[in-house]
Amino acid sequence: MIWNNNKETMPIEERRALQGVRLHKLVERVYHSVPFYRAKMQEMNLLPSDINTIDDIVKLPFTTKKDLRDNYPCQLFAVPRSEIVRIHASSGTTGKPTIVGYTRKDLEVWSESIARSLAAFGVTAADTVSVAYGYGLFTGGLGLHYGVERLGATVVPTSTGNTEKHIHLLRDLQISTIACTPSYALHLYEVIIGLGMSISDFNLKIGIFGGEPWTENMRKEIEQKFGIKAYNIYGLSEIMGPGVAHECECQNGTHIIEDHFYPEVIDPETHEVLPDSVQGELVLTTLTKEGIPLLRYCTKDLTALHHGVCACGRTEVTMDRILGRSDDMLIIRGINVFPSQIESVILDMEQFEPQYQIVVDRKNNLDTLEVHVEVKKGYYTDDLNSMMALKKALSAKMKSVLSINADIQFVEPGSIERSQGKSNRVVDKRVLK
Ligand code: DLL
Repeated sequence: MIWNNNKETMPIEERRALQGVRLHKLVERVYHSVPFYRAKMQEMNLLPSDINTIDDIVKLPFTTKKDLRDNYPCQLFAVPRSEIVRIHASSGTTGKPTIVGYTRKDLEVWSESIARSLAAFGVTAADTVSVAYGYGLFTGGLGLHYGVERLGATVVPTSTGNTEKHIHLLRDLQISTIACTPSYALHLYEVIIGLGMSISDFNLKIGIFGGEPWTENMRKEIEQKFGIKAYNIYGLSEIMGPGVAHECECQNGTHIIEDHFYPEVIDPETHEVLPDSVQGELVLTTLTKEGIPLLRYCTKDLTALHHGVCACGRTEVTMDRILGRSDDMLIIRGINVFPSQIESVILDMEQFEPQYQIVVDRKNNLDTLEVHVEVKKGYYTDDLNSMMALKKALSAKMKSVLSINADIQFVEPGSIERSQGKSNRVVDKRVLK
């Protein structure tokens, strides 16, 4: 279903005209109300009157996470504090958290964006949605929450934490839709089976997954286990939260809500804007945001854009699944390795659980890569020869995809730590030395 036909299916040229008008207004706003942007534009000899069409966006400065940190906590806000009605903050694992503020209109745009996403997944007013993203400073819980209400469906604000209670609610309320990280969905499944329940006790139909990278193989795994359709939702707190982009029923690319969030893909080294289909770093401009508008924010997320009309009727640009973040990329013996590549190889083989841990270390000045995987119960045997053969088969597949050898370690089923929110699959011991 399409929630906002006018915006989602508008002719591409008409949307570009709208984006141009919105960009001009945005630049006017930040030039006059955010000293950081005024100074940057003055350095570049730019005036708001130089920005008239969306093509002019390339003249504007980039914004980075460091700029947000340097302006901690609220110096990039473009409105007086009295107009801010909500604050969220990023987890800030490395240093200060990033603070973002929303005006009432920003919250309306956010709810509308989530409602657009939900409609694209086939959620209707008749559905009940369990929101099992964390509630609190993280944008996942509250972001989804108000979008579900906006759509008119029923929201169950489960949050993270009490998995068993959640499972009982899912069953007893016959909840049709669940929103959580893909890794938490896998954990839920294990607990359901562990409690001796069967998926047929439930009425789940739709899963809304995001907040962390996940692969096409992971989608298949989740869809099969739960008997649901699993959809991707993308977003980041600096830009808004979940709902910057979403899949549609075609599951063939993630549509960016580009009347509000204008995307570009750049070469992360040279900052050159890349054409469609070429992979690089996603850069987003918040065309309508009031609280903390950002010009050309460098997300570090790696993807490629594709313009065109989707079979669902939407004319909004799509992006590929996020391969990972440029700062998650491991460089092992000079070779670039993404955790998502490792996940894809493991899940290509039916013998393994979708649980893994990557351990990178340096021994005798040489990087080492260990991959811990859980063998599924039915495939685990005491027969050393067949276990060796399985290890060999996985090693060979890893080598062909990664171009380096990985030391595969089989670990006990259930021994890899399960996550309730964003999973942490990589332990890089090199940085600790
Ligand atoms: O994770 C917002 C969110 C919540 C999105 C719930 C979707 C669902 P942050 O904590 O600021 O916000 O983290 C944003 O998470 O830059 C990506 O690296 C990653 N990410 C988010 N969604 C996806 C996704 C939320 N669908 C960072 N696929 C982003 C891959 C994702 N990575």
